[in-house]
Amino acid sequence: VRQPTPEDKFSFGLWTVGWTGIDPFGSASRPALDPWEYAERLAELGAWGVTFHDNDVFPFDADEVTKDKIVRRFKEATERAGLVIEMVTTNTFTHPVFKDGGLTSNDRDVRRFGLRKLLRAVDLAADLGATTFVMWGGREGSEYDGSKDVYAAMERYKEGLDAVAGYIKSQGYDLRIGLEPKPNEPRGDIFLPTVGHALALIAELEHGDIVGLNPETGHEQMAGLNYTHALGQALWSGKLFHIDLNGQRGLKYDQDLVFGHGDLTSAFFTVDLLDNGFPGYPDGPRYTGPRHFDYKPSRTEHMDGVWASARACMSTYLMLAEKAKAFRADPRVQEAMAYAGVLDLAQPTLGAGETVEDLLAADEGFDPESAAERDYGFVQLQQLALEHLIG
Ligand code: 3MF
Ligand code: MG
Ligand code: MG
Ligand code: MG
Repeated sequence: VRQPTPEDKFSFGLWTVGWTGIDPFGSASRPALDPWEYAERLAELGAWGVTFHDNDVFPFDADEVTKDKIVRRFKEATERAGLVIEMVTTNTFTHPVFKDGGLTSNDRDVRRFGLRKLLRAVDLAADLGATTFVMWGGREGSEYDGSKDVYAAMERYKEGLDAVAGYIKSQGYDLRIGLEPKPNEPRGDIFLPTVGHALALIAELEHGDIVGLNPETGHEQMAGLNYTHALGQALWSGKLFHIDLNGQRGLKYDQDLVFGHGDLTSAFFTVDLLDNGFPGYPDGPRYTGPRHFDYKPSRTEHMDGVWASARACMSTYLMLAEKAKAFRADPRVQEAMAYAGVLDLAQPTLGAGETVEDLLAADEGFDPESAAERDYGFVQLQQLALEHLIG
């Protein structure tokens, strides 16, 4: 498989390769490097961009001078390496002050502190030239239903999101917000558990035009949902602003495996959608943003394994992209798609100018019994996908 290039727009969170292996049961299994070392190494591997939480770069309690010094040094390193800082996000989950959430904590003083931290990170994002500001509300949620007034939580979530989005607009920043849904972990239940829930909240916002989604593979799959469908609906809604690609095997804890190391068939169709778009709408919406990985190099690996796993994310994507292109170009696939009626779904159900009254009056002599005999050949189509995937 070829080397990744900046044109591939691969990017990584600093917290991915930077994860030292600390989990709820164990301490670090690898050393921590400085943020610029990760950035330099990612650029060498062929990445185009990096992303980070404020506190991946400077400590939670850093004063302005320290913060500025570290950020400048990091920025210079990315410039030297030719890396784009495409997304910046805020950590409102690690410090125990956020144990009941940032924007939806029951404690109003915590909410005001959380909002201030978010606004400062927005300034930082704009200053560094990022175009996406991700918001993963990992601590927004509850363990016990009696502990949270859900109506109030939705009101406060909306208030907080509108405050951040309104601030972006008033400052004239070229930034859009990407909400990142997740069903659970670290909270027992997290608000905005799925892409659909987030879309519904965005529809209620005053500044929802600059608020969209950053769906993560494993997060949808932890809810037993179809990631590719989630991406498809977000794209259809004009809300697919950013993505977190990784691997997950079933309804477990957030595994954050290398992209493709979870459900490989699903990853194939994810890449097919991202690279080739909707089969019935060749001129339809396309995702042109970063191919961003949010994974964790397993804690069994030392530094060589960290870089190997970052390379694996990119090369898996490139291999799947090649195979998805070949899949779409294969005449047998095109024939199977036609047989299956895949492209026919793009045809409106009502004719041009036809009303439902016209439909009700139309006598088409449709026979449900004979229509029910139709064979769709979906299995054969899927088997062709598998032949391309494995072959
Ligand atoms: C947790 C996540 C987060 C988000 C990040 C957004 C720590 O499961 O996926 O990573 O991706 O906060 O930028
Ligand atoms: Mg995650
Ligand atoms: Mg994950
Ligand atoms: Mg993520």
